[in-house]
Parts: sequence; C-alpha cells; structure tokens
Amino acid sequence: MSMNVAPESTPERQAYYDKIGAHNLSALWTVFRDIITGEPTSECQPHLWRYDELRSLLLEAGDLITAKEAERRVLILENPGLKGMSRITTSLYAGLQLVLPGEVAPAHRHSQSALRFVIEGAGAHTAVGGERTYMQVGDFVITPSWQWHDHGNDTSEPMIWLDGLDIPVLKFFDASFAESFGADEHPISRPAGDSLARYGQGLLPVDYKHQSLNSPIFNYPYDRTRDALHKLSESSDWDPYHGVKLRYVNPVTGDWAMPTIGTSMQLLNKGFSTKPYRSSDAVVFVPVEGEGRTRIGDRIVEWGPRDIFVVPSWHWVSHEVSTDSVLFSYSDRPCQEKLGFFREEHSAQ
Ligand code: 1HN
Repeated sequence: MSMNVAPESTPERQAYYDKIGAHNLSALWTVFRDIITGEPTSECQPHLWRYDELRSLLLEAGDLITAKEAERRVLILENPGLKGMSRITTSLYAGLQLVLPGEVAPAHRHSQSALRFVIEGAGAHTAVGGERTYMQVGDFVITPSWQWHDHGNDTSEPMIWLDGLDIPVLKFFDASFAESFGADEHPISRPAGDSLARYGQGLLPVDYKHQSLNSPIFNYPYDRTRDALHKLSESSDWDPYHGVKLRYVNPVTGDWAMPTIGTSMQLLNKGFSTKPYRSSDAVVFVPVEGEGRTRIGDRIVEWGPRDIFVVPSWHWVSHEVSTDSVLFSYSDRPCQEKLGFFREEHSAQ
C-alpha cells in the first residue's frame, strides 16, 4: 500500500511550524513521507570506475607524496551521488591504496574495520595484531576493529589494493577512535601463515575459545577461493541469480568473516546470464577475472578485470558475462541481518 499525500500547508500551520521551530521542535506530519519511505530512496548512484584510469591517477599520487607522509596513500572512490562524503555507498567506504617498493605505511589502529582486496602486485605485506601476511592478487585480508596494523612493500613492484571500510557506520554512531603506534611497525609475535594454519584448515586449536567478532583467519588466499569455485562449477550449484557464489565465513561461528561487512566471491561461466535480483544492501563489485556487463536498474555498466562498480540498495541487478568471470563483492549485509531488516527479492522471470 502506498502512503497518502502530505497534509497541505496553510498560513496558520506555517505560523505554527515557525513557532515550534524556535523551541527546537518540528511536526512529524510535514516530513513523515520523506523519512518513512515505501521503498529505499538512496542518494547512492550506480557507477563504474575503470581500473586503467584509477591506476594512472594513483601512480601520479606516488610522485606527489610518500605513503609515510600521507599515513595512507589512498584515492577515495566517491559515489557521484554522495560527493564529499568519502563514501562509495551510504554506509561504506572504498579506496584504492598504493604502496611503492621500499615504502611503509606506519602502524596505527582505529575502531573502523577494514578489508583489503588485492588488485595488483605480489608479495607486499600487511601486519595485523603481530602477524604479517604476504599478499597476492585476489586475496581478501581483514583488519579487525582496534587492531594495530601497518603495511610494507619489500618487492620491486608497486602494490595496489582496494580498502573497504565501515567508516560511515562508525560516523553514524559517532564511535570513531584512532591512535598511532608511534613506530613504523608494530612488533611481530607470530610467523606469517600462523593464522591460516591454526584456523583455516577445517581445524581449530583444541581448547580454542573464540572472543572476537571477526574471523580468526585474516588472509583468505585467492588460489583457494578460486579452486573452490571452479570445483563447484563442474558439478551443480548454479544459482540462477548468483551463479556459483560463496561467502567468506568465520570458521568458528559460520557467520560472516567480519561483523559489519559481508564479503563474497562468485563465478559466472562464459555465456551465463543471471536473473534479476535486488536486496536492501548496496553492493560494491570488483571483477577479478573475466568480462561482462551488468544491468543496474536502468543503467548498464561494462566491466573487465579490476574495474570497480557499485549497485545501490534495492536496484535490480543482473550480470551477463562473455568469458568465465570471477567477481569479489562486499556490502553492509551483516549489519542489516543482525538488526533484522535485510530484504531481498528474486524476480520470477
Ligand atoms: C586505514 O587505516 C587504511 O590501514 C586505509 O591501510 C584506509 C581509510 C580511513 C581510515 C583508516 C589502512 C583508511 C584507513
């Protein structure tokens, strides 16, 4: 059922509104239909960033400022409907970060949670809570809230990754805290690969008691994710709306890998077209391999590897691919599910 029209304004009513305004009050009936909408009405717009353009602009920043001086040398992907707000969707942030050979991005921590999705380069590292991981293209890496983290690149090539953070969520709650460690690197207390061995093999330390809201695995390597998708694609499991789609999970709880951001990877094979689907979470997509076109409401974006595109809340989305394609995606779905208002719809045709 749609909502009725707003009550008319009369001179008497307007005078009343002016009067109550002076008391820091306003009348709900003048704004009701704007704040309680029948469906999501987002300022967030569908948009695609081409990697070629992003890359050359980011490398230009490499000549302007060091990672150390910048703290983080990042270009923020600003949704064209949310300019100046440091947002790719209403609730999430995205940026493209460059760490040049020999550089460090100094240790700090903050209440915002971050994901890294590796786009280009091989073997630069990030350290989280005393463990380093050496990153490869397609790896999904978690920096949980309030964990010390720093990055470094001891390779001979630039390293570029996408940062996804819940910055607008923390802003909404006015719960942002941050501090610098005071040195480039936080001390290392465990060898690289420790978390994956301990928590990422279908095994857990026998007396392990889980305390964090995040997965204890902090790097989900692409080669494993890719193998899983391809293995599944041989047998069955082709969902008409998602192809073969897996979500990254916390192996202890089965919940999403991060408390505020949901991450997934999907395979669509050559010639596959997905049926229209929509959901109340705006989604950021990063194709890793392949080529295709995605209809987002009445827009169509054509994408290739390493492009980045965004689907706003409640927009019908369908993908069509011309070669085998693998797409990473992230959204605020875990927040919406926990709070009980996540919605999705699968079209009949
Ligand atoms: C941050 O800590 C990183 O650690 C990247 O690489 C981007 C954007 C806002 C706030 C903190 C990083 C960030 C950030």
